[in-house]
Amino acid sequence: MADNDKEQRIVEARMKLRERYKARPAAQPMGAGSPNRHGMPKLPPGQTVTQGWPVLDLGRQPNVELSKWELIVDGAVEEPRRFTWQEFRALPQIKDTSDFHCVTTWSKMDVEWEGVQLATVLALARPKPEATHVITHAYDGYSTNLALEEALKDDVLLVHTAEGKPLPREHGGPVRIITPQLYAWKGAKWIHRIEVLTRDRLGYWELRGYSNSADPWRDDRYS
Ligand SMILES: Nc1nc2c(c(=O)[nH]1)N[C@H]1C(S)=C(S)[C@@H](COP(=O)(O)O)O[C@H]1N2
Ligand SMILES: [Mo]
Repeated sequence: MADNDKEQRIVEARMKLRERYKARPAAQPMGAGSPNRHGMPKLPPGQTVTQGWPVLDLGRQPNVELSKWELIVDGAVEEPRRFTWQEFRALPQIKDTSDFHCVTTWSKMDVEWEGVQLATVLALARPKPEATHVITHAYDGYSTNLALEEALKDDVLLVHTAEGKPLPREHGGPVRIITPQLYAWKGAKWIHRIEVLTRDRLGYWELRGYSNSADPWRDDRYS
C-alpha cells in the first residue's frame, strides 16, 4: 500500500476511535494507584496497563543513519543550534524512569529512559523573552506542539536509550521526545527539529481534533 493510503487509513481509524471515545461518559478523574512524583495517581483515568509496547505512527518509520542524523533548535531563539550525533551525546545525559500514556487508552509503566533534557538543548539556544511554545518536527513529517512550560519540565527528555538498549527504530530511534505528564503523541519519534514559537501553532494530531493540552489526568484527549 502506498504510504499516503496507509497514513489516510491510520487517520480514519483514529478519528473513529475519537468519535467512540467522545460518545462515552467521561472517565472519572483522577485515576488510580499510588501517587507518582507529580502527586497524581499513577494510572490516569480511562487507561489500561499494557505489558508490551505497541507501535503507533503514521505508517512510515524513517531510517536515519547516525552519521546523517541532526537535531536543529531554531525559531525564536537568540542562538540557533545544530547538534550532530556526537555533539548530542556530549551533552549532559540523564537517566529517568517514567510512564507512557497513549490516547488510545494503553499505558506502559516504569520505562527506564536515558537521554538529554529538552530544557538542556533549549537553554543552549536561549529562547527569546517572547517565546511561548515549541513545535517539534520529526523525520517522518510528523509534528506536535508544546507550551514552553510543559517542554521545560524536568522529565521531558530527548531519549536515545530505553530499558538499557538503543531506542529501536520503530519506537523513534535514534532519538525521540517523551512527555510523561502528557499523552504520548506530544513526544515526537525520530525527532529532527525543535522550532521555538512566539505563539501557539498546532501539530499533526492537534490539527485533526486531538486536545491541544493533552492532560491524561483530566481525561483531556480530544477537542
Ligand atoms: N514522528 C512521530 N512521532 C510520533 C508519532 C508519529 O506518528 N510520528 N505518533 C505519536 C503517538 S500517537 C504515540 S502514542 C507515540 C507512540 O510511540 P510508540 O510507537 O513508541 O509506542 O508516538 C507519538 N510520536
Ligand atoms: Mo497515541
